[in-house]
Amino acid sequence: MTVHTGINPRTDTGTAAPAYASPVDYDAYGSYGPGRLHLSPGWNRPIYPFQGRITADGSSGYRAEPGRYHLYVAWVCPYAHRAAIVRKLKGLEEVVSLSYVDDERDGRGWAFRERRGPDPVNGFTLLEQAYDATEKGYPGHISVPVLWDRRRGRIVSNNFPDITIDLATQFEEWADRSVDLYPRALRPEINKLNAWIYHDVNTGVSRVARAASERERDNERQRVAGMLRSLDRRLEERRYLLGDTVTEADVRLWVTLARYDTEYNRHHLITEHDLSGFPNLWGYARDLYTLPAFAETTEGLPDTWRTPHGRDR
Ligand SMILES: N[C@@H](CCC(=O)N[C@@H](CS)C(=O)NCC(=O)O)C(=O)O
Repeated sequence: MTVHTGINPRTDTGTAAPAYASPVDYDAYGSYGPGRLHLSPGWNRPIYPFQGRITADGSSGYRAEPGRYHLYVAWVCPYAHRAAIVRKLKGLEEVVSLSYVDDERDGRGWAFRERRGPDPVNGFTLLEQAYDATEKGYPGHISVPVLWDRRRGRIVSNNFPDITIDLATQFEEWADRSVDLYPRALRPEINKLNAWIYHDVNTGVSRVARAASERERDNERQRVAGMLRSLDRRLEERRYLLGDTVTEADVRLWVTLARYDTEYNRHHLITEHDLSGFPNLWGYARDLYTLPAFAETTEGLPDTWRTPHGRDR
């Protein structure tokens, strides 16, 4: 299917040199965070202020249309990674465009550099410019993922849970409808599971790393390990978390599993064994990795992720 991508010819035909931010410079700009990142002591979710929703009928002010929206994501960010996976699972590559910010950031926040390419839509050099174009002088998070509306020239949302749900449900006219990541009948269970996974796994691993005392670290460690054990048991009986098909909940969990051995559990900070110590979770994680939507949006997994997983039934 060919659809108009709406990509700005000034920045995408190669006639103009791509615009890039200057290299990361901590001396000049400091590190990203102070004044921007508002993490509460209990690791409650900070407020992500742009929470527009895309709807198939346009009733929200943002109608699902091919070529209208763009995703800014980072390879290194698990929350943004979800949006890239869902876009591909739903076959929306020609419908919603996507580009990557650089992996590193100084006090200026996420930026576009040679390593990951330019901003093909606006030619911004800093993602901050997208925030500023949406709200002049915006003082808060410069976070990814960002869902950008070309038509209105503003951010629709930087609220990661809404972005994947809207990609999964509102673009059906152009999407692969054989993939239903958020089946109506399963929504209550998916929502419940997502909330646990968010608290005990996705942010649980971060709470271990940032614990203020050994006692706190131990509690947080136990919480994550307990949840991984319980998910491992759940997967004894089912191929995916909700049964025979991949859903939103699997995408939520997978991005943390993919980083477990190499990042979160390095030096066995959380559990004594690697992901392979949870046999069902380990098989499940490799099973999902055989799908192009997971494999092609992920970098740096060791070859062991390609070994047979024995779960294709
Ligand atoms: N943690 C967020 C999701 C988004 C997020 O944390 N993105 C990170 C990169 S992984 C980011 O851009 N952080 C900058 C910020 O929030 O100021 C949430 O719980 O809603």
